[in-house]
Amino acid sequence: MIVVRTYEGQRVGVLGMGRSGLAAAGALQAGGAELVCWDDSPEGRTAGTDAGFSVRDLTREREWEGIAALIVSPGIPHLYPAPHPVIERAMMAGIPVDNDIGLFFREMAAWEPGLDDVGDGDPSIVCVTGSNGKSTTSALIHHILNGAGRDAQLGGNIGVGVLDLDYPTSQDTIVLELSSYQTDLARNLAPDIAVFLNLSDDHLDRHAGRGGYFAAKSRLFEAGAPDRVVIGVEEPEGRYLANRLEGAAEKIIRVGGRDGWTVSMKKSFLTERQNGKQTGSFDLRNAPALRGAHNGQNACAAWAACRLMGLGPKQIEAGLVSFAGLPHRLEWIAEIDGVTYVNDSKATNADAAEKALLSYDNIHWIAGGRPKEGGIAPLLPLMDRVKNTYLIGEAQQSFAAQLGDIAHILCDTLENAIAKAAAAAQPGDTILLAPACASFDQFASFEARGEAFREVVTAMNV
Ligand code: UMA
Ligand code: ADP
Repeated sequence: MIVVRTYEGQRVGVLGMGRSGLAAAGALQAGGAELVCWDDSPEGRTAGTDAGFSVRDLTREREWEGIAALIVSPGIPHLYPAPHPVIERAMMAGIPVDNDIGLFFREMAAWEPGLDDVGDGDPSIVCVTGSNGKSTTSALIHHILNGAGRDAQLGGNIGVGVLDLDYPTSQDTIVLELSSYQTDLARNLAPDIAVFLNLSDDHLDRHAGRGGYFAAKSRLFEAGAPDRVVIGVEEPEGRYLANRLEGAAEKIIRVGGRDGWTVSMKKSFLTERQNGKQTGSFDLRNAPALRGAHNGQNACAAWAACRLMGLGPKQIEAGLVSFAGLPHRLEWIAEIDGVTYVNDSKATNADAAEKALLSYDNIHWIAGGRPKEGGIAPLLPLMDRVKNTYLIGEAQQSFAAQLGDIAHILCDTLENAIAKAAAAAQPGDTILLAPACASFDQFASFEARGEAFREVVTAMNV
């Protein structure tokens, strides 16, 4: 745990008792803060009480006496579509609102070596943001660093609350995956290296549209002022951001760019160039867990970040080859009677599902859940790769309407969809769960949905 000492002796509100809230409360309490914790759900309140925190109703005026700051969880809206009433109250009262990421950087600004820390300098902090590929890229950077003998820790949006990490030594590199919710609200941001992968529509309700979403991500670069940056320049936003950072950051590597220092994909080859001169090249067909053009982008970004940390091409190549991939991202589950089963439950929006569809042919596509704005309209041009679509969850009627005459079957549940797809699939086909939807209509999380897929398929395979 990273103990947060900067609120010692002060009263701090913590809103949300999920992964980030519990970690933040633990870190603050260990650092001597007096806590007032709250969660709107009874389960969250029980989690807080069970963890030994004082849970009190922050919607009531009397609990606010002397509160110095309010720490909120990323899933709780502070502005759009409407501010949570507790956050609204803090803002009305002029009480600073922050999150665990802000606390982390605040603490790192006061970082001191432990007694047995013999290194010089201070820990390096690498932050990765973007719409898709954050987890893969963060985990890949972490994996490459560890393989190269560096001490690295991985946390943030990837599932380990940042304050649950170990207090870093001077030799440590902390790799943080950051969502727009996290960068939007953090009062302190100070990455040494920051990576912007890409931008596509997601979470638009929380940011009042694409401009707000991009602005939230840009804070990592504008407020964070890293001196080394990696920017994916496939979209205008990336090109704009890289341009803004010209002269402000010491080193810029453009992923997918042509000028300056670049790392780009051509066919299966990743190539690094510095002012036109090739300085590294690697055939990604040697990296089995990095299948698909989208993973090419992730590999390029991880390569670039590691180069900015002083690693040589050979060290990075070794990490790309040995990377095992992450669960629920184009995860190979089984081959049964010549049919491949792939779990891409993490494809929670159309853009991510598009990448999954582009990675296979002869697909039996399982899609649906709680739909996002626009549904699957952008995916219709890819339907020649898909033999049939098996629709589940809340989205099934609206997706069926979008598919129109294109083959599809309403299946309601994931289990039913797998059974129907398995019955229809021929050897050489792929059954792909890439829902293009959130999971919350039928599952607790995208992880639970992916586990359910794995369980059903594994049971078929015995
Ligand atoms: N809650 C309220 N009131 C509300 C909404 C929620 O009290 O109005 C409470 C819930 O009852 C629950 C708690 O808040 O007890 C949940 O908080 P949370 O939704 O912020 O989730 P955490 O468990 O703290 O997990 C968060 C991230 N979740 C979100 O951003 C939604 C996790 O990212 C992250 O791994 C974790 O912190 C540790 O840093 C997950 C995610 O889905 C993977 N991220 C989104 C994405 O990737 O698209 C951004
Ligand atoms: P994030 O953490 O940003 O959600 P992940 O690495 O978990 O990203 O990947 C989520 C899904 O997005 C994957 O299942 C894959 O289908 C898709 N994806 C991964 N990398 C990219 C990328 N660079 N561009 C577009 N889509 C991607």
